[in-house]
Amino acid sequence: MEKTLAIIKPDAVESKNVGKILTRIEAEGFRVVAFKRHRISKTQAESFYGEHRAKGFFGSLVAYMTSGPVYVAVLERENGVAHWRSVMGATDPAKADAGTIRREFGQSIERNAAHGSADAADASREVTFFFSQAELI
Ligand code: 3AN
Repeated sequence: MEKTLAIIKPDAVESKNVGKILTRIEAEGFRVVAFKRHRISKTQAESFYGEHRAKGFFGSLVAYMTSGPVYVAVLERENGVAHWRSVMGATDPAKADAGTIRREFGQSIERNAAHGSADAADASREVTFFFSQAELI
């Protein structure tokens, strides 16, 4: 079993797609081992997306991720990291395969409905970023 971090981003919360995305997560065989509503601070967003600091979209990405509440979740499944990324689809919803979450719910390459860890090392860092050990049930 492998854990990954998912974020239901502000656009998907605003458009009331949290329930649909959770239904899809469970249908894909994930166990939701932690789940909470959270308002990401500017400091947190800058740190979480630190690898993108030099990119032109960094300021806009931080503003978007702090613009409203999100839901952060720890999902667990066999091959969890790669499977969640395939369920989300490509970063740009316009290029994501039909039936993926970003294709269905994303609005733009920035406002793309969901986040998923890039690899196992990233997942471990990201889970610890948002959750204490006691919250992982
Ligand atoms: P992914 O989330 O698919 O792993 P990353 O890590 O390249 O993609 O980008 C992190 C986040 O930054 C994306 N989920 C998206 O919200 C935003 N982003 C990525 N590329 C762009 C871009 N070219 N313009 C605006 N926002 C972007």
